Amino acid sequence: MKEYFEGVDKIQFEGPKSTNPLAFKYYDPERVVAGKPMKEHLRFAMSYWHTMTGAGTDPFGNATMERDYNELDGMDLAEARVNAAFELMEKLGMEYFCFHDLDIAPEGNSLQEKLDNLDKVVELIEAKMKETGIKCLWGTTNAFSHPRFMHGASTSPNADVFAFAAAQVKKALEITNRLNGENYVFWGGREGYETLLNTDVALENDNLARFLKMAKDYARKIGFEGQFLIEPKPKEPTKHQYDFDAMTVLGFLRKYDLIDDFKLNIEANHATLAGHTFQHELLISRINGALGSIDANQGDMLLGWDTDQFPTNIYDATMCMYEVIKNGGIAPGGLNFDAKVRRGSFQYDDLFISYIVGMDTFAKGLLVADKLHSDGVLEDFVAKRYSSYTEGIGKKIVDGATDFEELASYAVDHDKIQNTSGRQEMLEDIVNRYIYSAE
Ligand code: XLS
Ligand code: NI
Ligand code: NI
Repeated sequence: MKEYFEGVDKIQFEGPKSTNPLAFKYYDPERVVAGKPMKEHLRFAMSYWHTMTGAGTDPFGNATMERDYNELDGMDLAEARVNAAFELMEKLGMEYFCFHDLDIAPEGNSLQEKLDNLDKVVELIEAKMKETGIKCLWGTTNAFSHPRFMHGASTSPNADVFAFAAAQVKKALEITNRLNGENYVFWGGREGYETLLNTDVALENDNLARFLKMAKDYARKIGFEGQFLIEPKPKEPTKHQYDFDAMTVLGFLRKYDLIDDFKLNIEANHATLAGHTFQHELLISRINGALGSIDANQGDMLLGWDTDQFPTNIYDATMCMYEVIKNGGIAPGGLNFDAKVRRGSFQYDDLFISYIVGMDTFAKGLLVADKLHSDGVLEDFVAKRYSSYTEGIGKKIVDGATDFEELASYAVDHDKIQNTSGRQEMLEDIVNRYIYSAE
C-alpha cells in the first residue's frame, strides 16, 4: 500500500528535553496519571475535515496544501484520504477520529448517489478500523456547505430543506452507529439568522427542537447507544447562531424537555467568540451535568472569527484539564482537535508537528491540573472563601430555612460588614508555580 507520509515514522515520546519537532515532549500515552494512563484522560481524536479535507483555502485565496492525493477526485480521492487518515493516526498514536458525512464521501449528483457513496467509503473505514484498532469518537452531518442550506437546515423556512436535512442526519446516524461511534454531534451549521426582519425565530426554535427529538428517537430505534452532543457557537456562519453558548443551549434543552438526552461539546474557539473563556464554558457545562466532549483548538486574540488553530496555550489547556478532572473524566467524549494548520504551513509534515504540539500541550496541561487538583490548593481556598455558608445564618440560607424577615433583622445586628481579600494575584502566582514545576 502507498505510504502517504514518507519520512515520518511512528512518533515517539522523547521527553521535555527533546528538540525533535517530530517527537512528543510530554505526551507519553501509557504514563499513569491519577490512576490511569494519559491516553485515557485525553482520548485524542483527529478531525477528518480539517486534516483530510481542508485544502488551505480562505476567502481571498485558493488551496495551498501539498498532498499526494490532490490530483485525484471523486471516490478515488475519498479512498486515498481514508488510507492517508489511518496512516497519520497510526503514526501519531491517535486512537479516535471524528467526521462529517461530507468529509468522507463526495456529494454525487443526487441524494441517492450521495448515500451510496457513503456506504462504499464506510466499508473502507470499517476495514481500517478493524485493522488498526482506531475508533470513532463521533460522527456528524454537514448540513451547511451546500447552497440548499443557505437559510439553515432544520431552521430553514423551506420545509423541503428540513426533510433533506433529516434524510442526511438519518444516514449519518446509521453510519455512526455502524462504526460504533461513541457520540453523535449536532453543531448548528446555519441554524441561526442574518436579520430579524425576515425571520420567525419562534418557529425556527420549535423546529430545531422537533428535529433533535426525531433524530434522537430514530437513533435509539436503530440501537445507537452513544451520547448526543450539541456544540455551542455564537456566530459564524450566521450572524446569530441559536446555540450561542453553553448557558443558552442548556436553557433551550430545558425548554424543550431534551435536557436528559443531550450534553455539550465545548470548543475553545467558540467559547472565546462568545466572549467567554474556554474554562467558563467547560465549567458551566460541568456544573449542569452536561460536559460531554471537547473540541480542542484555540482562536487568535486579535481576530473575531473561528480560526481553529492548534492549541498551544498551556494555561488554557491546564484549566481545561482541571475541569475534566473535576468532571470525573471526559469519556465517552474526548478531545477532538477541531484545528487546522495555517495555510502557509502547507507541507505534510506540518500536520504531524501541529498534532504533536497540540497533544503535548494537553499532556502538560493534564500534569499541571492533576497536581493542582490533588494538592487541592484552589479548592481549599474557594471552600474557605465561602465558609460563611457552612454555619449560622449562611447555613440557614443554603438550607432554605430562613426568610426575608429573619435576614433583615439579622442584618440590623450585623451591619459592620467585614470582607476578606479575593487574592486573585496570589492564586495566579500559585497556578504559575504549578505550571513551572509540573513534569
Ligand atoms: C465549526 C464547528 C464544526 C463542528 C462539527 O465551527 O466547530 O467543525 O465541530 O460540525
Ligand atoms: Ni467544532
Ligand atoms: Ni469551530
